[in-house]
Amino acid sequence: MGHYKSNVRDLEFNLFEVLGVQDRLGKGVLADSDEETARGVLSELNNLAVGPLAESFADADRNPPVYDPKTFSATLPESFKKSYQQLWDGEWWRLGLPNHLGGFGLPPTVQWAASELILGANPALFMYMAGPNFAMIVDRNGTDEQKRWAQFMIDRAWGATMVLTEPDAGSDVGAGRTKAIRQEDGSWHLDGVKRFITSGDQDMTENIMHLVLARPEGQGIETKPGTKGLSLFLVPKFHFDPETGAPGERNGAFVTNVEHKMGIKVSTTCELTFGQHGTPAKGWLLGEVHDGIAQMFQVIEYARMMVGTKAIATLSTGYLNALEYAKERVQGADLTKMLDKAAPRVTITHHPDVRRSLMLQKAYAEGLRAVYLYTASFQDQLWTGEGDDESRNLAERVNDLLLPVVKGVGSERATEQLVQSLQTLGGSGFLQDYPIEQYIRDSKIDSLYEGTTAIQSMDFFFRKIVRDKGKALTHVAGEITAFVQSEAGNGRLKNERALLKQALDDVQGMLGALIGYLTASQEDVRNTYKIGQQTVRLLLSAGDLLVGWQLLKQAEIALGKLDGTPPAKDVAFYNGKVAVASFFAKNVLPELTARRAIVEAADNDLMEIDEAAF
Ligand code: ST9
Ligand code: FAD
Repeated sequence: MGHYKSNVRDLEFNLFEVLGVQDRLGKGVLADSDEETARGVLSELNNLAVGPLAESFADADRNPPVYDPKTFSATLPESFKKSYQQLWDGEWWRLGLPNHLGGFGLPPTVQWAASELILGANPALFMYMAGPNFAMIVDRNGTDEQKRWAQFMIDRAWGATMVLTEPDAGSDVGAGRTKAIRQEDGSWHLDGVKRFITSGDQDMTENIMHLVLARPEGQGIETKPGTKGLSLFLVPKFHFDPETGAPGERNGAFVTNVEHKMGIKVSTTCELTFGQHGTPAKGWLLGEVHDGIAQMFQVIEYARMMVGTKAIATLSTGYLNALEYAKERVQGADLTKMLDKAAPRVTITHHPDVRRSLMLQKAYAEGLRAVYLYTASFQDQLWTGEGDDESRNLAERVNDLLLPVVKGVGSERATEQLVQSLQTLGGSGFLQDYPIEQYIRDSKIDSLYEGTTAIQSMDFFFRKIVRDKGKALTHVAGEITAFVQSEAGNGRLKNERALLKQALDDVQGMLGALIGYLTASQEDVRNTYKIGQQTVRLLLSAGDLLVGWQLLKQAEIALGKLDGTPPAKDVAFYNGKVAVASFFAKNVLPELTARRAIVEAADNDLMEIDEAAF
């Protein structure tokens, strides 16, 4: 067996028993799919994921890409290339595409559920498959000619990158200085150095399309500072025949270094230099409009969802590996027999602390899965276009609100809980004989790239709540309130619903305090620092609230099933749903009350401390 332990049963539970995705299928743009198609996709992709995709996971970590500075090129390990070829040949890149570009006609919920399987088995494979997805954005924003290029990107299986970061422009993308100079033929010459570019080079595709943010001449950092002075350029690795897409001369965008990293080593992280090696780096302005940051955010939104799902996928397989080990590892006697030195030895699943840790891992793995699929259910409405303008507008806002939770909370809790998965294996967890140490190394990046957790938390508060005037938040809070006030569980989840109500009050209390500091900042701007100290706490608390709510919603459905006559194989699954929801409500949600007290009592002492005292 390979390293990857998927959880298709839970994916199907979310899609068909909780979200009722099947009701959307068979209509409009989803006319050609039904529940059976969706289940078939998950089952077929799962076979590929646990087998051929997972197969190169460890080998590609131990034998990472090799960079040749003479040719500016990176060579990937053969085992990984074999996995990639199988993924590509299975045409799984069609998953995320709309019908007119050759998509499978499945909604985002099913797309993301399926993506979890690739991201859990071997996440770098997914990232190298960015070509068709980025082509979709080129197609959406591009000129007629660029729409043809988008089709080349798909038909000819090109790679693609998103190119924002520079040595002095990380979180602060608007500090980027890479220049673009207009040429007589309508193209642009780029000049500058970008760093940390994922998939910047590889030897698996005939071409790579770089989507690059640069500052057009006349919009220098002095005249138009910040992100609004950036435009988005399409810069191919090789020039190509405009009729056929066949690659020709080398363009002047060269990978000048590949980083040595802690994890996700097979995913190349490249320094990309434009126009500094004797060949001009020619680019074309996307859509011929200077709207770079907004266009790039279409890519970023997709990538943030991907990073959150990747983290959650890894946590899930980490938990399931830990669970399998714990069920077999015999160590020590039952705690109630601790004084009896001759007592029978038991598997470690008998120890209260191991149970506590496993149940917490399960709670975050399954609760966060529910959160990302709940988020995707709003993307479903945008995908199908159903409903009136008002409801589509709300769906967009709610999706925007939840993205920093999926990305920020997903990545933070995944890395935190994966450390617990390793702990479950004791010293064995530290060995490379088991996959968990690699899971930890490979998933740590998720809280860093695509905007660090601090950036996610500020996006959540300032943009997704304050600037939205709380519209999306009110919708979600309304759904939680309706659940709290319902008879969910028919009396059996009463205590848990009360704990959820308290958690909702606590998060609202935190928000109230932060809004108070924001109002006070009009009098004394230093009150903004109080907000800055607390936004990560708010984001993580909102995440816990959502996890707690989703788990309880699932428990309600599970109790309903148990009241009937579920198939014998499902009884333990449903019992697990009730147990994990109750555990999380009793063991985690009460912590929010203390966190609220901290937010309400915030002061600026921290900001007064002299740097030398740190
Ligand atoms: C990176 C890549 O890290 C990591 C891995 C990539 C892997 C690629 C592969 C992808 C997978 C594909 C696979 C497909 C496989 C297919 C399989 C099938 C399914 N939402 O607040 P302001 C915009 S890349 C939307 O003033 P500042 C908006 O236009 C590097 N838009 O910001 C706004 O204008 P307005 C990632 C937003 O102070 C404008 O920006 N780096 C949002 O100027 C200005 O907004 C980062 O993520 C939003 N949430 O700049 C940087 N926010 O207000 C992180 C802003 O008029 N830093 N806009 O609407 C930030 O995000 C900063 O907050 C900042 C600040 C740069 C935005
Ligand atoms: P900094 O911005 O210097 O941040 C350092 C610390 O300060 C962080 O903890 C951060 O949270 C904090 N901080 C910074 N500003 C603020 C603030 N205003 N308020 C509060 N805290 C703040 N980029 C691309 O363009 N394309 C890619 O494909 C890509 N892939 C990557 C792959 C890898 C493996 C890595 C490591 C990075 C990749 N990146 C990519 C870059 C990545 O998006 C950045 O590393 C990330 O945005 C953070 O920028 P930075 O590293 O410069 O950190």
